[in-house]
Formats: sequence, C-alpha cells, structure tokens
Amino acid sequence: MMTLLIVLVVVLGVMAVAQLARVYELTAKLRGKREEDITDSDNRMNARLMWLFCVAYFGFFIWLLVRYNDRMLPVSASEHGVWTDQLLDVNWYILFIVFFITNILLFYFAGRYVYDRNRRALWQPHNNKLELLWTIVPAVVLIGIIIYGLTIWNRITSPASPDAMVVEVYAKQFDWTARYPGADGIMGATDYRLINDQNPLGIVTPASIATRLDELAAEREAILKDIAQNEQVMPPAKLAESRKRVERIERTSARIIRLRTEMEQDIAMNKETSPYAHGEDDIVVKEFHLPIRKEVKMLIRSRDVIHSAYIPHLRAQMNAVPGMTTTFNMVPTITTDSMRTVMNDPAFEFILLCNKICGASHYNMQMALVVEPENAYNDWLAQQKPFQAAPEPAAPSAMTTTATEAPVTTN
Ligand SMILES: [Cu+2]
Repeated sequence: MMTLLIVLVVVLGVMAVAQLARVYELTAKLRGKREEDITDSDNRMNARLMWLFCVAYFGFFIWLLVRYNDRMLPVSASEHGVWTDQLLDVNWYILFIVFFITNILLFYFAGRYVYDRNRRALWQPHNNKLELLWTIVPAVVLIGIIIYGLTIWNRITSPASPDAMVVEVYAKQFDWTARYPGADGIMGATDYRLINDQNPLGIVTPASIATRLDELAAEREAILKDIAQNEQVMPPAKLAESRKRVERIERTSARIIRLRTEMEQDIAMNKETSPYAHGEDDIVVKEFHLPIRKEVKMLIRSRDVIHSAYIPHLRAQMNAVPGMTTTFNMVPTITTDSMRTVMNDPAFEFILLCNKICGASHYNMQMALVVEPENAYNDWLAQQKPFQAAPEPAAPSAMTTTATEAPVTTN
C-alpha cells in the first residue's frame, strides 16, 4: 500500500512538473518571447544551479560513505587479507582524490565561465606540455598501482611452505564438502567414477573400488533382468536406452578395474608414498574447521561446474574448476570467538560461499567455517570418523587393548 502511494506521488509529481513547464512556455509566448532565445539571466541561473548541484552531489556522496560504512566487511581475519585491504584502500584514496578534484573543477568551470557575449574564448588547438603532463602523470600513478598490486599478488600466491596443513574443499551443485588428510597427513587419491552416497569425493581405496564395482554389477543385473522379462512389451526407445545404459555400466566397470590394477601396481612400487595408500583415514566432513595462526593450503576441486570458493572475512577466493585442482594458501588470524566480540554479534560465523553463479540453488551454497585455537581444533579433528572405518573392521588398531569388546565409535 505504502509503495503504491509512493509510486502515485512520483507519477503525479512528474505530471505536475510537465504541466508547469507547459504553463511557462505559454506565458513566454504571451510575453512575445521566443522559446529558443536564452537571456543572460537564464545563463546566470544555470551557472548557480551548477554550483548548487556540485555541493548537493558531493554532500550526498559523503553522506552515503558515512551512512553505509558499516556495510563494509569488518577487519580481515587472515594475514594476507590485511595486505589486500591496504592495497584496496590505497586505490580508493587515489580514486577519491582524483574524483573530487576533476568533478569540482567540472562544475566550477561550468559556473565560472557562464556565457558572456563580450568575452572571446581562448583558442588553443594543441599544447605539447599539457599532453605530456596528462599522459605522464596517470602513467606513473598506474605503474605504481600495478607494481604494488603485483607484489601483493605474488606474496599471496607464492607456494605454501612444506609444513603447511592441507585441507580440501570440494564443490558440487549445491554444497561444499571438506576433507582432511587424517593421521598420515596425506590425502588419498580420488576418482569421480567411485562417487556414491558413502563416498561423495570418490576416494580410491580397495574397499571403495570393490563397493562401487558391486553396485554397478547389481545395477547391470537389474537392468538385464528387466530387459529379459519385459522385452516383448517394452517400447523400442526404452529398450534401446536400457541397452545403452548396460553398455555404459560395462565401460565404467572396465575403467574401474583398470584403476584397481593401477592402484595395486602403484602401491606395490611406491609403498607408503603412493597416493592410493592414504585414502582410508581421510576425514570427510560437512563442516570446515581451521586452527588459528597456522598456514593452510586449500585444495579446491569441483565435481560438476565452475564454482568459486569464497571466504569473505578471510579475503580468500579461488575458482573451483572441474577436472583440475586449484589452491589457495592463507593464515587465519582471528578465531570465530574473537570475531564475535569484534562484531558484537554472538551468532557470527565465518562462511565459505560459492561466488560463481552455478545454478538454481547457488545462493544457498555455503558451509560454516570455525576458526579456533589449535588444541580445540585438534580435539575436533580427533572426534571425526575416518572415511573408511566402517564396512569391514580393518586391521586391529591400538584401540583393541581396551577392555570392552564394544565397537569403537567416536562421534
Ligand atoms: Cu556454486
């Protein structure tokens, strides 16, 4: 209702102005004045309006800056974020200064040099000094900005130090999954063909390969059975589709078998250094935790389309591109708890967002990030179940020395 009223007021306002203009035109005609004649008083009026506009314009600009300043991101919670904020600020200062000087001059000249029939304009078709000045000054400023920016960029994207911890963030339409390397500190190999409900990242282990092959075999059996039973009554298109599906399953299975051979050979040859030997203890979780003041190397992958891993409060962003692994290194410097105090918001959470429009639910593609002291982080990590603790209890671990026979589960 309020909106309707506002629209109505605006529409009536426009109509009133139009009518006023019409009245002005008619009275001018009655006074015998031609519409295209512009008097000195018209010009002076315009000149004053220019100055008025200049003041109102900059006043409004400054008011907006002050009024909405709290909508800016709060202090950066990562080491490199402080550098990027500084870089951005320097650029803003330069922009503001140039913006103010040029626009004030623009309006000032328009008002100051109002048309005067007794004044002759200065005719200056070319001036080498001026040309040089307005070429060299922006060039120097630009070179400065670029060198400064490149220095920061190189610092941010330089390779992680060898003792940086590694975390994987995995994007798919429309959520994020985090993976930690587990006790051995090494991420297991992955293959998208192994992805299923229990293995959302397609981690390669002997068990996950066996499970996936069984699943595919069962699916193939079911389709073949369906064809055998209903071949006579099936529409031809459906029959062709089912046969194609069987072929596809057979091709995928053959590739997984090849992957299994590769895995076995690689483990036999490289033993502990083989990436295939490190999948079982990987930790796959839907929540993202990081210890404070520790360098972290994020490995960023996508299952389907291009996404973008964006943690605004840590000033971190990197595309997630299907078929490749991108990385981003950072050092979180403020815990979630401290940030809550800084923001005066007890419910504040860091978030990992998707910053690439990737489909219908893109807006909701996010995962909370908890930055905490290292001991709290270690406690949390210790409570997470390894990716493959489940189907067959593997080799007995140190935990079997406990008195009870109850299965060891941690939550
Ligand atoms: Cu996305």
